[in-house]
Amino acid sequence: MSNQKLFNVAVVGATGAVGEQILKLLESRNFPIQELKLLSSARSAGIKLSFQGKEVTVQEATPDSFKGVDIALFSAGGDVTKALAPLAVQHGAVCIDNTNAYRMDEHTPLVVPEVNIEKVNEHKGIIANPNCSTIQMVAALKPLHDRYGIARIIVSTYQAVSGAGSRAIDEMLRQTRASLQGDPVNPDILPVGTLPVKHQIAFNAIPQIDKFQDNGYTLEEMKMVRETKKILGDESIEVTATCVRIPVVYGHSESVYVEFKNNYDLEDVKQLLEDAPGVTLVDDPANQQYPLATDAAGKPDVFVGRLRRDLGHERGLNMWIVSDNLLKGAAWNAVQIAEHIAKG
Ligand code: L14
Repeated sequence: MSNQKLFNVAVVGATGAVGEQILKLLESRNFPIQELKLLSSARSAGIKLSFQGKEVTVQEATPDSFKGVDIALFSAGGDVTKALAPLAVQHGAVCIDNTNAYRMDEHTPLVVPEVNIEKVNEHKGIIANPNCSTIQMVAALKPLHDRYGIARIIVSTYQAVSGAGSRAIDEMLRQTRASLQGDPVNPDILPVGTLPVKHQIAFNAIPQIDKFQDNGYTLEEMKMVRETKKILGDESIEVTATCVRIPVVYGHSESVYVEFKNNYDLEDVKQLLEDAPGVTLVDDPANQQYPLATDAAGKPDVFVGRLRRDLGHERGLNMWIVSDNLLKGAAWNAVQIAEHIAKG
């Protein structure tokens, strides 16, 4: 496209686990970039990253960083978004935010392109990227909700450590080695909560992701509850979630139980998932084929399998949903939104 408009793009949190994937995607998708600004905290400023064969120096993100920026992708934590995104908007930038800061704000669209891309047009400067666990679940459930109406969802997650950043990946690998050598594991990072209480992640399962709320649920669980209703545009859907961290590096897995309002046909459900954009059906028990985090890692799709009717409830369906949490769960979903904006 010769007369394609070019954009000044800023990546805030460029040196983080999600930022790294955003850069790779902007590069591989050949995003129409005029100028690329890589921003971070003062701690990482000065680091040089390579983009399309050129070196780009990471700069400290300040309010002035956003002058002339058209599209800003934020993945540096909710506090950074809250401090800087409104200023970026004042400078005329559209912000795509990967944090929890604005997801439930009534003026902020919460977008999964395969589900509700039309909401992008309602933005007032900020578009929120949903939580990773929510994104992969609603991408798979959307066509089923349209056809049969979802009454309720019971979900348990098996989440990768990379969601908590590169330091959590390092911690899991370090603990695994220590554990195999019979050395003390010294938990330091996980769970990420409000207290200095830490637990072993190597060879373990931790039923806490993000901080506890007063209602006994964790914030990650409440994100799944609230965001699912907002993205599917249906407050009547009942959602309950248990979010668990497991010793996997990339890829969240989810056991999802759905109860429909209407009777469903299992073969039709499979067909709907076959046809769903961004979804790959892997459901072949005869050959022991089903979605696995190790297969989903590095891929943009949401993988669905283990489809089976609840033996005690006609309208109940069990499924297993897996996706790369840093890609569809974060960077890829954000870049899809950016591509939609760039198309105009
Ligand atoms: O709300 O620790 O976007 O795995 C996503 C991953 C917060 C924490 C978010 C994790 C997060 C999270």
